[in-house]
Amino acid sequence: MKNILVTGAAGGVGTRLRSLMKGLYPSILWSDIRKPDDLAADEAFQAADLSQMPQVEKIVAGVDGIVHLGGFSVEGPWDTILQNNIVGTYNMFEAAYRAGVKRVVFASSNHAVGFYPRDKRIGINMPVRPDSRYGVSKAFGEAIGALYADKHGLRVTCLRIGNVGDVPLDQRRLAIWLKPEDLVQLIQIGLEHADIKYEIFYGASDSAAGWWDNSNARRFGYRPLGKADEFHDQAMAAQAKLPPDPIGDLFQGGPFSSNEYDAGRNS
Ligand code: 15L
Repeated sequence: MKNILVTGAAGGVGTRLRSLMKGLYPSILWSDIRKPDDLAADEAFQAADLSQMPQVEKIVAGVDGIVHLGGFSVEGPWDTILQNNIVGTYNMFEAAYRAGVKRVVFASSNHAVGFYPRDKRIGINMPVRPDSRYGVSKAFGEAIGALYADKHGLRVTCLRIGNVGDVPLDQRRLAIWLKPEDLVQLIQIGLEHADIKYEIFYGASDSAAGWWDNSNARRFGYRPLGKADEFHDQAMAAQAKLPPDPIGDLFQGGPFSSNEYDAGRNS
């Protein structure tokens, strides 16, 4: 992998990756709908609106591998999700295929499976249970990734990312925390491992409280450096300050599950 494109360069995760991935590949093109305020002089950047195919075609030209983070990163109105995440992700896969890109690492999310209860340990062979329109768009991304892998031989890795940050912020994030360096490790497996065809990995560091069986990532050599348990007491202290969320606290997706929840309305 020589020429890498990373979409979503101005977002929270993209901003962290810009420093962590520096020098990892001979050429990295960073893209987003707007230029990051803190873009360094040695960072190559090209703006693109992912909902516009001609703009996507421009950024994928000559690229070997794509890390697709771009899109709307939380719950939003349907049209926002549709344009940014569904049309945008379709455009990215289709343009990648047309341009002969070899690999895509797709930033999926824990919210593709956010309606699993917290007391259920899940692997990658369970049906998706999205907790939001955002989660549905991530399930769509995983599905279209499978289509391009199975039909066209694109090598696709979907990362069901938990929560990327310096530390786990509360009880839910204790279970799904992803140390930024561990995200880089997962990205490198997706871009480089010889046996990748279509894979789903959970984007989580080690946690005794974790809900996910991440043995598929481990099979490809993933060895997380982050140990969420080291932050157990501070995460639980932060949790104690939060108001109870009777629905969100039951489900893996937390507030994404309880937002707009009215499942009992007709009973
Ligand atoms: C995500 O998928 C979001 O992109 C991020 O902003 C966080 O909300 C994260 O999930 C989370 O579940 O904490």
